[in-house]
Amino acid sequence: MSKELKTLCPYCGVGCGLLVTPEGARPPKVRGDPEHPANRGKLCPKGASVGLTLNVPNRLRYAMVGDRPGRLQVAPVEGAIQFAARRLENILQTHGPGAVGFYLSGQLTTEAQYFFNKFAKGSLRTNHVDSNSRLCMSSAASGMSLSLGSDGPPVCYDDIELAEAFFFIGSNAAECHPVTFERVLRRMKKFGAPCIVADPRKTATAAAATLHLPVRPGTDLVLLNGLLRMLRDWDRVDHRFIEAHTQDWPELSALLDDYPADFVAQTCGIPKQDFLKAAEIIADSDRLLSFWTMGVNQTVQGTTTTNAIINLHLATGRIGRPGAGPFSLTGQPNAMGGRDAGYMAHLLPGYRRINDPEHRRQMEQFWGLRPGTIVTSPGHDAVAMFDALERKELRAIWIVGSNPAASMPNLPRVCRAMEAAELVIVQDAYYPTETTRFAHVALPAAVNLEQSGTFCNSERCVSLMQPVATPPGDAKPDWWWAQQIAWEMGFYAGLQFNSAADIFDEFARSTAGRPNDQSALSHEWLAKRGPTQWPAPALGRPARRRYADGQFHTPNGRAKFWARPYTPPEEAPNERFPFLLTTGRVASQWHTRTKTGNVSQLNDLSPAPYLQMNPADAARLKLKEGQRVEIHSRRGRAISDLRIDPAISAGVVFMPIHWNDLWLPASSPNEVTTDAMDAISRQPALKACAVTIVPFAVRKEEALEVSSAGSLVSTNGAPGER
Ligand SMILES: Nc1nc2c(c(=O)[nH]1)N[C@H]1C(S)=C(S)[C@@H](COP(=O)(O)OP(=O)(O)OC[C@H]3O[C@@H](n4cnc5c(=O)[nH]c(N)nc54)[C@H](O)[C@@H]3O)O[C@H]1N2
Ligand SMILES: Nc1nc2c(c(=O)[nH]1)N[C@H]1C(S)=C(S)[C@@H](COP(=O)(O)OP(=O)(O)OC[C@H]3O[C@@H](n4cnc5c(=O)[nH]c(N)nc54)[C@H](O)[C@@H]3O)O[C@H]1N2
Ligand code: SF4
Ligand SMILES: [Mo]
Repeated sequence: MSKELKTLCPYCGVGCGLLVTPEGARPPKVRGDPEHPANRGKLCPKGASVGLTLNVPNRLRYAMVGDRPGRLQVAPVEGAIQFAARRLENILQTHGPGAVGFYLSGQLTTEAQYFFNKFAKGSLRTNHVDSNSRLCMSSAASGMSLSLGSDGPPVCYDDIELAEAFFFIGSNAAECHPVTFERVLRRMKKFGAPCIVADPRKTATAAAATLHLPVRPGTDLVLLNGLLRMLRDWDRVDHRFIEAHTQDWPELSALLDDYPADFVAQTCGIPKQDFLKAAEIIADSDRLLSFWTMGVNQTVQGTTTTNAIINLHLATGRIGRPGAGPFSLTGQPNAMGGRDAGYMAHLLPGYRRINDPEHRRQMEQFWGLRPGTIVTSPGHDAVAMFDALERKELRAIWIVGSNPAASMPNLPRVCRAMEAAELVIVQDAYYPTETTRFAHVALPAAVNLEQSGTFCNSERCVSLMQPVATPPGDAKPDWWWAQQIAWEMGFYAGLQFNSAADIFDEFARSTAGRPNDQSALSHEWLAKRGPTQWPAPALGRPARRRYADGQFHTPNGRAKFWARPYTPPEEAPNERFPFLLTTGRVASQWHTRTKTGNVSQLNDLSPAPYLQMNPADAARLKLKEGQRVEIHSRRGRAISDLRIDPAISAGVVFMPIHWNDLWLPASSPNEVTTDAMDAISRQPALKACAVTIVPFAVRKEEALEVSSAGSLVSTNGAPGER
């Protein structure tokens, strides 16, 4: 019998290790790896069922090309490579490298992310390289960089078993980071550690908490400033730490005067006694872990709110110590690896910045490029990239491992942009997706269980995946497709890698001496010694927790307090659009469902999309449970079925993000979401936009799409239907 092989879960940033037994043509057997530090043998239902997503009818098995977008025909590997290369060359000749953009993903291996980034920024000379991390982690990344001098959380998972209290801000970890949340639950039970959850909805996370603060969307900064003010007033801040290791406390302290308890309670829409209770819990818990995710990051003040979370930890000296620290949970399995490899429009590998001449010089030297090769200004971020496509400033977009025609905000505009493109290359493992409708080239990708490579998880832990299944048809690792097309275009220098291990070696060397140093690591090293956290320098000492010595990565070594006032969300509700729509996830689905839509056990748990609304609002609008409704914003219109639920605050409605056009046209919340963004991180504010809700009315052109029974017609859900 075949033996168990070690690989990684392809889903969330917890980064669970898997032990997989190949079963030939049948789905492999999957169990949690008891030796992996992220999960110690545990798995959630998504990870446990990943074997059922490999050899499925909607896998993209062969390359496809076409002269008209979406009208694709199967092509041989060579033909597809030549087709893509000639089209790209044409655009380069006519419009220059600035007309080509890359949209990458936190679900690719570090090796693929590094290769694409080097090819684009070093060989093609375009900095228009961004990723779905822009929609996900970019506010956390810019907040950590501004406060601590470097991206990357300072903590480790083992801090959970050492913590005295937990604070979740805009995170539904019970559904989105389940294996990590289970550790938190165990600590709560065993040690009696209290847990505070700030979320406008009573999620599974909030239901398990000691204290739920149902904050109004976008008001977390007020809550956090208010909490720190209470600590200051009660003299529960760490004056010694502030003095020795930080700067700008006086400015922050002055700002805190504007956040008295009454103002906080009123602005956040929470009872004052609950606010004070939260402040007491935090004051009394020396070892506090604060987790945050999209409820913070996807707001117009995501960076500033991140700064405020870190302010709270700095002012109390709760950082770099066992059981304490600000813990940004990563969304995708390898968003950390992507940032390490510099796959954002403003970054280069090793947390280097494009607008820093010294950093450009270092990478030019490392890559063997002539000085001045790397374009000096940051490229387009995600939203700007699609804007530039619409304006025809960008002519080609190469999309790898993301489904932007479902997941970007303000879809009407994103779809216009992709229609305007001269060339859309989509590299995906599944077909069709909402995005392949716009493709001229679709390239079949091997998924992570079918290749070797590395992922880096939320606690900065790098793990090696081994291939445990054979890719179907012509599917190949993402970096392989990029390398073939680069070679076909005549770009050989610096792009001649023999394997993923080869690429990793170069990537690891590029981080030497940087804050995210992983120069000690290689595939061989990881295979021998197992998952390893960075910093893991070839010279110097590794660290489980960063900043234990109170030295930060800022120019003067001190962490910085940021004093920034609250500004109300960009789109406040008004008479015409009286509700705030927020969006997010459910436990059993993954994003646009290309994978989880295949697994009947998962579909049984959450079979269809919905709009969640408070009973008082539904009664006022005379809407009934299950009734189909339209959600209108200034940008467009979405449709869904109503779910009346006291777990959501009045005035706020919620839609899960998983069901999109392939399910039913206009079923995505992104038909209406705003592309307004955080001015610093340029992350879109996907968590709040003003909408109005009305009963559904069939329009003529849609009559055919809606079944007579009135239920949502599934084109990508019911197992076996595709
Ligand atoms: N099951 C599952 N797990 C996943 C994923 C998935 O698709 N499915 N995706 C992964 C990825 S990429 C990501 S980024 C993470 C996301 O993980 P989370 O951020 O935990 O998930 P979300 O549901 O997007 O949002 C979290 C919560 O933010 C709340 N919220 C909305 N607005 C506000 C606000 O203004 N303030 C506060 N305090 N809360 C607010 C929402 O009600 C929601 O419950 O999950 C990862 N894990
Ligand atoms: N309204 C709203 N919108 C959101 C969010 C929200 O909370 N609200 N969250 C945002 C966030 S945080 C995120 S991370 C994004 C996620 O948005 P997307 O990145 O668009 O989501 P996925 O469905 O995971 O898309 C991944 C695509 O890559 C394919 N794929 C899977 N594995 C591989 C592989 O190994 N190689 C290749 N080439 N392809 C592969 C999948 O089939 C799928 O088509 O959505 C964002 N959009
Ligand atoms: S918690 Fe995340 S990484 Fe772990 S099995 Fe579940 S989806 Fe996979
Ligand atoms: Mo994400």
